[in-house]
Amino acid sequence: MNTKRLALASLCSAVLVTLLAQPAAAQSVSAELIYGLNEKLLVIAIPITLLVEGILIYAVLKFRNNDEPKPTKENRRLEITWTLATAVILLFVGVASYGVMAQDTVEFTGGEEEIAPDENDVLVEANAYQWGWNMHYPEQDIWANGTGAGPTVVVPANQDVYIQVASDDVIHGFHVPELGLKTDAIPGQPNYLKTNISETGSYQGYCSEYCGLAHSNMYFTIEVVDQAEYDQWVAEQSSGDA
Ligand SMILES: [Cu+2]
Repeated sequence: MNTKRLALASLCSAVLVTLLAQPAAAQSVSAELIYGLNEKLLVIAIPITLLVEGILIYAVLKFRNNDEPKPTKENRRLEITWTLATAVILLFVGVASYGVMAQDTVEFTGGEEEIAPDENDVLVEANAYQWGWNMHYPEQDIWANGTGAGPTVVVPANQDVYIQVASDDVIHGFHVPELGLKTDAIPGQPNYLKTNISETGSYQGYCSEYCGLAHSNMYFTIEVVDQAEYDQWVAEQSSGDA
């Protein structure tokens, strides 16, 4: 009896810990989508875990002294039920995940004009090389300046930001964990990210695909400022070039 109670108590605390361990508020549309998906999948995973572990613990306790076990009989109804249930669950997981992936990644088929349809949207080209990043704003022809830890990309908050990620040599990875942004940087085949960042601040990005000797030096920073500050920064960069 005590063992049963202990098992139940551990299961309950596991569920509690999972429910309490809420992620911090999402800083971008992309991060929000990923956290939302994670929560939906947890809602499915927790009851399944409870059910499976419950049956396991029950069977272990109930039949622990069974010296003459009977063979399992075929039960067609039960088999059909669990096959269907699994199919429904997998379908839900697939559809929910696809919804997030389809929104997070942008397909561009209509040429570059369509990449930044809104006047205030920002387009940044992130080109990886061994070993660093060239960050370019094609619309304003600005190159992001480097500091000790790679280039700093300045973008406005609450605006759609499009990032075209590519590579000059081998495969790299563009990754900003806090903003939920990640995609491969592949030579000759650009990938696009679209996001909208709600919180101003400084976000660390790095290369997430092992690409050689100085892979670990491939840092960059995404600096999110308000619109006025961004406009001023663009004006400064442009006048500096002239
Ligand atoms: Cu790299």
